[in-house]
Amino acid sequence: ATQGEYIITDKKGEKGNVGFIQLNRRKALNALCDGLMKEVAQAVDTFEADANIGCIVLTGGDKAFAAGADIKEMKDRDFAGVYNGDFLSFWDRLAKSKKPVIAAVNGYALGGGCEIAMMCDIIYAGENAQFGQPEITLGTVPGAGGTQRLCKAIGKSKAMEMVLTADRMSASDAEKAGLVSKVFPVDQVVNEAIKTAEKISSYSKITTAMCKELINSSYELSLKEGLHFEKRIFHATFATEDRKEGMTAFSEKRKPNFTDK
Ligand code: CO8
Repeated sequence: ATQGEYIITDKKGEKGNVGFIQLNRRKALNALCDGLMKEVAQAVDTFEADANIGCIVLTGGDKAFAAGADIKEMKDRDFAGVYNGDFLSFWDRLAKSKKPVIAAVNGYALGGGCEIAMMCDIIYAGENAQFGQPEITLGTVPGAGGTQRLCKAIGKSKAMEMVLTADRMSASDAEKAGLVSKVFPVDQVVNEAIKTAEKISSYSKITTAMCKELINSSYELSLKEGLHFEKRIFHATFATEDRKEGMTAFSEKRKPNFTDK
């Protein structure tokens, strides 16, 4: 494992093909200071450039996935500074990963913490997880997807309620609402995320990237455009070696040997 100032990175799974990022600023409940998010962005760059890595797992600690953007760091900033400097816009790096990212969330996922979980492709939660958008209590608004991705994930009424009241949502309610795909005991959520990441990593990386791009495009496109794009990408898989290998292996009753080409 490699220890940064605010995060730990590692390669996990039997084949070492899962990129692992653990937020590690325990004293501040993983408050997402500038330095921490820069390290996360660098880790995503590194894992994306590593041809062996097929999927990334992002986690925090048992008590907090992340308690939000760093309030102490933000409190004295002014409009001109945050606007001109495009404050925190580089957080997007996580959402822009071509490789799938699984968030394994224990404890608090508040404000920016909930938002970075939602930038991931799959959220697994420990039974103690709590999701919330408490920005309103600070006189600000969610700035990294809490009004957009959250609404798409759980619908208008629940998103409005969370954003306007700052009330937190439990892991089991988050699962019912569709924010989270599965809930596990606290000590198992990271391992379960790694197992799923290993499974994803066993498939062709071209195909996983295509699936991710297609599902994400459903947020942006009309159904007609989305179905058209889907059909075109489906056709495009016929230009890959891995599509041929996958279908040939099925016919020959053997396991496919994907080469990511
Ligand atoms: N920022 C800075 N420090 C924090 C934060 C935070 N978000 N959260 C916790 N800490 C610090 C505390 O100040 C405390 O430090 P110290 O020991 O030096 O006093 C330490 O972490 C432990 O916290 P608590 O003592 O408060 O622990 P509790 O168990 O009593 O409470 C809570 C835990 C409920 C999570 C509480 O800490 C809390 O309410 N935290 C703030 C949650 C919050 O409001 N988050 C939203 C922040 S705003 C935001 O995220 C906007 C995102 C916009 C992104 C835009 C991108 C483009």
